[in-house]
Amino acid sequence: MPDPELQTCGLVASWEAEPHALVVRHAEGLTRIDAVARDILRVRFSPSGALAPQRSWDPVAALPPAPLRISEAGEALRLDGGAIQAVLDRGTGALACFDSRGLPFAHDLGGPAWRELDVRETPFEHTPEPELPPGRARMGVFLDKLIPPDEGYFGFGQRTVRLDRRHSRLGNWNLDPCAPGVRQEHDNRYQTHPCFLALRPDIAWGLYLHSTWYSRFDVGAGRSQVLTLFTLGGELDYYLLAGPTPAAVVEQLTRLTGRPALPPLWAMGYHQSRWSYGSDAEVQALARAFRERGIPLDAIHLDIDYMDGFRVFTWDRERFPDPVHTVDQLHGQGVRAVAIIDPGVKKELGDGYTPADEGVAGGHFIAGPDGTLFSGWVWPGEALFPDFCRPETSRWWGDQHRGLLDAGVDGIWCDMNEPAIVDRPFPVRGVRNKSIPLATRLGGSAEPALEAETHNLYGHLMARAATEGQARLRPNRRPWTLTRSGHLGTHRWAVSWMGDNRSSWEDLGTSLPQLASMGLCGSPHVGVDIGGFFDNCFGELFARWIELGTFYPFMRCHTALGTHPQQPWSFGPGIEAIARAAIELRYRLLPYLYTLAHRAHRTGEPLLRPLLYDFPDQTDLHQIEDQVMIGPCLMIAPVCRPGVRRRLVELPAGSWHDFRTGAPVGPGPLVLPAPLGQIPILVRAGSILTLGNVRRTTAEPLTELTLLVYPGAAGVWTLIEDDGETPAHQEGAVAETDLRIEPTGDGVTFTQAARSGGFLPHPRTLLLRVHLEAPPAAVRLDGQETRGWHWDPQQRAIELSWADDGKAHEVMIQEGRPRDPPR
Ligand code: MIG
Repeated sequence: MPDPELQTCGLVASWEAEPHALVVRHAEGLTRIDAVARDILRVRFSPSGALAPQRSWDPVAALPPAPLRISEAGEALRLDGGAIQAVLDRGTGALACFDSRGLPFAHDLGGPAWRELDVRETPFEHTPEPELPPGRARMGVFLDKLIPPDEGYFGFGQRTVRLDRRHSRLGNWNLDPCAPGVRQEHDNRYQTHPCFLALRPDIAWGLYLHSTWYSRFDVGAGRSQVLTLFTLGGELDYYLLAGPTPAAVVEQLTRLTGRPALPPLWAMGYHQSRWSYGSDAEVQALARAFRERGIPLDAIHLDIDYMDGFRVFTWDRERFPDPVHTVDQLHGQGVRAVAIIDPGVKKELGDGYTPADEGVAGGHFIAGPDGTLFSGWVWPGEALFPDFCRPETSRWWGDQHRGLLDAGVDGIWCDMNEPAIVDRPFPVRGVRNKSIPLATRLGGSAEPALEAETHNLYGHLMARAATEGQARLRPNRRPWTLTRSGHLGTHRWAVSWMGDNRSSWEDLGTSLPQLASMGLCGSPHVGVDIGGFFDNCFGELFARWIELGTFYPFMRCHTALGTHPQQPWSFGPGIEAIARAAIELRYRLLPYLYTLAHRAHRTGEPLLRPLLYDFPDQTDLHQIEDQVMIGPCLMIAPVCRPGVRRRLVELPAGSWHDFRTGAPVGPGPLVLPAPLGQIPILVRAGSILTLGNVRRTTAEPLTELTLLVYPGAAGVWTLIEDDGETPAHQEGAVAETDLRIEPTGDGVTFTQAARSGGFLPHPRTLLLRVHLEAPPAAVRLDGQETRGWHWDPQQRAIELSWADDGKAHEVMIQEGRPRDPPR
């Protein structure tokens, strides 16, 4: 339905070319298009003609601009950025893009349009907000783009259900969907990633709606062929990413927003949490139980009950009489400690609670226009909230972590940072969510801004402050921050989990598209609470969840106050055995997963991703969301329903092996057995999987490195390693080993290049396992025939081992004749 109140930009009145930009004046308003890179355009439109200044908290990093060639072509202006072309219609102001092969994408159906919005048209009608703040804050800008019939829309960050979000509306406003009285509008949750990846046969492209104000995508929900971009804030500002593959789009997005941080190695191990392991005795008993049962563990999380009356940056000295001792004891077992911190600081003034007194004295807390402190209720009672838009406040907040770090705490868990606030103490009847009024001024006098503009950055900036604090206070260690709220770009500082889920089959299933979507937005280090947060988990669900959890980039078990325990052994010996095997497999996979973390750090490549990422040409796989890739080599097909003991598995083109048996499988689709504890795990032919020995913690050395080779196709893999602990990787203390397999006429050749780079791994044995149809006729190691190999008839693989000396080696295998028909 055309909106009669909408104003449109009208004819192009004049234009001007700059070396890297085109500036267009319309009958009303101004468009500016910048070539921020050869393959990225930034498009801005302002009805008033004035463009908003760059913010210091802008998630986009400055890039050296690319030249933009502009020419007139009849009724249009032609723009050429190198790997992206565009045509601007001088009659309507509509823009159309083309990739380097001339394939069209992101075609506007008209020029941008705008009008003032009433609060009743926004999600804020459900808050006590009487009206939108005057000025830019209530000015909504709209743009319609064409949805081609065969295009799917992916990404959009943290959502529930469905990978492809075509035919839906998606809001961008951070909130705690579980808070009392909150109405989740258009599937927005704790985090906002106002970006997507569009994919149709032959082309992938991306779009980042560069707005921190309330914004919304209508992806063919209102009109099936129309994609509407909408934002408040009085300016349309978006980046177009030219692809042409999903991997290229994610690379382009993370080139803009920064590459994901490299976590320390321990953080990729298994984490155990609950609300709360609430005393020193309980925490030590937990760590001991893991060790006694021989279950690997790298971190225990301390939820809010370690604090004194929920005052952030304090300890309850009755339950934790000696925090240094608590953490020391854990470290002695190779277990790290992670402590939760909420943004709400108890409003306890003049009583010796330094964070509150100092915060008030330093002007660090959010205040109304008359200087009255904004307050709301959270765990500690009435609380004050830091204004992270002020750089001095972020620094001050970061410094508050000193006590925790001095106690030896290894990581910081930022919770409730949407922020989640209520209007009266939790137990009081009628408790409702309370938000910071949209007209509240933040950023101090240096860079004043409204809550309406910066709300979506609250968690992002809190996580950043925690990370930068750790880096400042403990520069020789890699910081590690886990955050609930966030924004596109938070991946530069923090890992995130998806907030409060339920112990339900539905939430187990949802975790796959949810985490895969995060990965497409450049946020690769993600996980959900294994076993589910609310409600009581039970054996079968726990088994299914932890066997999938092996593959979550961030693997943590967590559950709510008062629920059934969710330790690996809480559901009896049968489930414990499954959980142990799942966690052990995680530890075996660490060299592979950690290499993936390095790859993510370099290019944004997600660890967990939908099939469309690796197989964009296979359109029949685009919608598959119950099967995912873990890096380019592994594909998993979990079971997310009760009682089901087999799985229909789609097999992308190429040959595949069963990870457990080593046997070739396919062609697909096929139905594979999936008994409890054994979801299908498939390996792509041509893979070289690097597996470590099972360790009880990553504090133990890697002493055996298995190279699992799946011939059937040529393949290369670079194993990437470092000390796992310090920032020395930034200065080149990284070891890389190039591995290669090449099918030959009568067998296969494996080569390992000499290790390069400035990190020296712990001494270890290399164990090469090559899957073959039959025992080999001959094997040569570095040119010499050797008999020092072993044939594993069960797995149909040869095994050969040597001490890893970091030098180049070559193994040539001449295959024998199959003695029995291949399986
Ligand atoms: O109001 O700290 O999502 O993981 O255990 C609940 C207690 C506050 C919410 C987090 C959850 C955490 C819980 N927190």
